Amino acid sequence: MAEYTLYCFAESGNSYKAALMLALTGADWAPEWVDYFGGQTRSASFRHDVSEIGEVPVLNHGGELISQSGVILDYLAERTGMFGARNAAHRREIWRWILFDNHKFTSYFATLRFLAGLQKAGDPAVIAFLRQRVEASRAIVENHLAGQPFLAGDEPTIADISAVGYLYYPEHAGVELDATPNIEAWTQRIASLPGWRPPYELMPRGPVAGR
Ligand SMILES: N[C@@H](CCC(=O)N[C@@H](CS)C(=O)NCC(=O)O)C(=O)O
Repeated sequence: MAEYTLYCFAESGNSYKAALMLALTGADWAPEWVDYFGGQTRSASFRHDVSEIGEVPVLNHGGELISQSGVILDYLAERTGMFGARNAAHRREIWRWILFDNHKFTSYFATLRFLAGLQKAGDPAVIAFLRQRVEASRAIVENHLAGQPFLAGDEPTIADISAVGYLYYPEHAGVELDATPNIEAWTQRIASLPGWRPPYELMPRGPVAGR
């Protein structure tokens, strides 16, 4: 049995953040597929046995269940000594970007991708609302990356692993966004780290109607 088990599904960019960290740190881990599209995260048993919040990713390490991707990343950074903070100020800088990512950079994009890229549906006014917020949060990251290679400085950290989580999915095709060359170059820098693999190679994909 692997040391870590990650409750996840491949389409979940939030799960990918944890899976990517496990891959980049060379951890001994195995995915446990969660049937999100079949309603498993909303089931009473998942909420009782895995996470009362009803979301993936959830990391099982020796029976301890850890949820929220940022907390999982922080836990793994602490355990492995990789992609974490050098000092207290660096830690604050890392957390500033993880929180911005969770609130805006990931969440607006994930919702837009779900509607436009995966469900291929959605009220045009809702799509326009989300697109405007996606562009605004991407512009902030694009400007920040003009001055440095990674979000919290010269080296990759869990802030990058968090924020990059949704940027390697082919479903982008449904969502036309402004050109962001600094974000592009940053995703390439992360993709060239030893151990990097794309989401659909790290996590299982279940049956989805229409695919
Ligand atoms: N802030 C959370 C977000 C997790 C999240 O939104 N997970 C989605 C999949 S990407 C989920 O499990 N949703 C379950 C549901 O809405 O029922 C994290 O970073 O872990």
